[in-house]
Amino acid sequence: MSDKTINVAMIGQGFMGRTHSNAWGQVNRFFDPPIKPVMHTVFGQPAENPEAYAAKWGWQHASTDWESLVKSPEIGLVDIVTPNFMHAPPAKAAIAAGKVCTCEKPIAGTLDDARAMAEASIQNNVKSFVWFIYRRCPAVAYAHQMVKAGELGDILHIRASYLQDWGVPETPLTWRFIRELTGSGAHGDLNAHIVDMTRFVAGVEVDEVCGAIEQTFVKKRKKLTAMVSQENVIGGTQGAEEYGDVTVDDTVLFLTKFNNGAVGSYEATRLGAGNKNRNYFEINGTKGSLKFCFERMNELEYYDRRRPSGVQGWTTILATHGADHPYIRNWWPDGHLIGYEHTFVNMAYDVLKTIAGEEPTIPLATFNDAYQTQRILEAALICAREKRFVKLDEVR
Ligand code: SOE
Repeated sequence: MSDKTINVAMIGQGFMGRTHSNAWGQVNRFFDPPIKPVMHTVFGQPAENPEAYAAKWGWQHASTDWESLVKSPEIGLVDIVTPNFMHAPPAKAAIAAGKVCTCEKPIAGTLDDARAMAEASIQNNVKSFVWFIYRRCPAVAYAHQMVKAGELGDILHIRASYLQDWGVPETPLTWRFIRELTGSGAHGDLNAHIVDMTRFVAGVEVDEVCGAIEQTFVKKRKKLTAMVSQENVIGGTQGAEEYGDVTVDDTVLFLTKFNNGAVGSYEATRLGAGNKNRNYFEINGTKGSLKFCFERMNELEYYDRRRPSGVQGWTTILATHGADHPYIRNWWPDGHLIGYEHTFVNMAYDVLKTIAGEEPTIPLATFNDAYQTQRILEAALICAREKRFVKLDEVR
């Protein structure tokens, strides 16, 4: 049992602030990390009442001054959960101060910011990670291990979609619809996840984007009339009469070729009526296939072409067996299932193991890894806007 600790400062609040606060608070209970996180300080704007947030979510202190906080000698790890435009400034400051830095996805709203964050981490030799937490669904982590063990053979097809439906016209003009604050819409928010997840599971890299569509269905939205929890304002605000322009996509679809000759298709939308958080992939190889859908996150569908032809069929693997499926032994007995919030705790454990010089349960997405994902997202936007194929080599 280690007694080493690291003081954590969280920059931001909101929806991701809740998942990260829960993760830093729970990881010592369900895992035995070699370094234990101390929930030291949470930063929030004065209007967000960070003192109350700190008291509710178990942070020892609150701050309205992130620039001093990230440089404080008391802080060892800076965790960024602010909107995308506010990822790079605290990340670069934290890295310059030698702090371990973790950041919500996408790594940044723009490729320039993503590159700067990755370069800063490499040049300062500072550990940095992005919370691509779907890798840490046990079913997805196990899929990664199966592909790595050769169970699918050579990868031929990657088919992924991430469909949500909260982007209805009644949803007001939150930061997620404003280019200066978010970079892109469903593309950076949702395609980022499925690009990272499929690169991680399939172990192949995009070589070229060969077709893309970028579309905004809802061109104007009601402006927010008061500081409300922007994450939770679904269905509109009462009395807001002024409208503002939406300056990002509601959906982006694109086609890819991979460095091993495989081909892929990606689709993200916020207007897929009936799909609440349908983060889905299917990967076809020469020996079989895997399918995953987050709305049934404890299950992994497997098709093995090596079975006798008379009994070939899709097998539903319930990825809750502690001896086989990553992280489960730290949670519950077989079949008791885990949820969205557990993946963040799994990630906090792997970050702490890595800081201590141990191997993570499965690979973590570093800032540089997340920058590669951002390059693919950028290539898709160039392809859609210039109506041409785009080689990844030309996107830096
Ligand atoms: C979008 O609504 C969102 O909150 C994403 O930003 C998260 O990354 C995803 O995990 C859930 O949906």
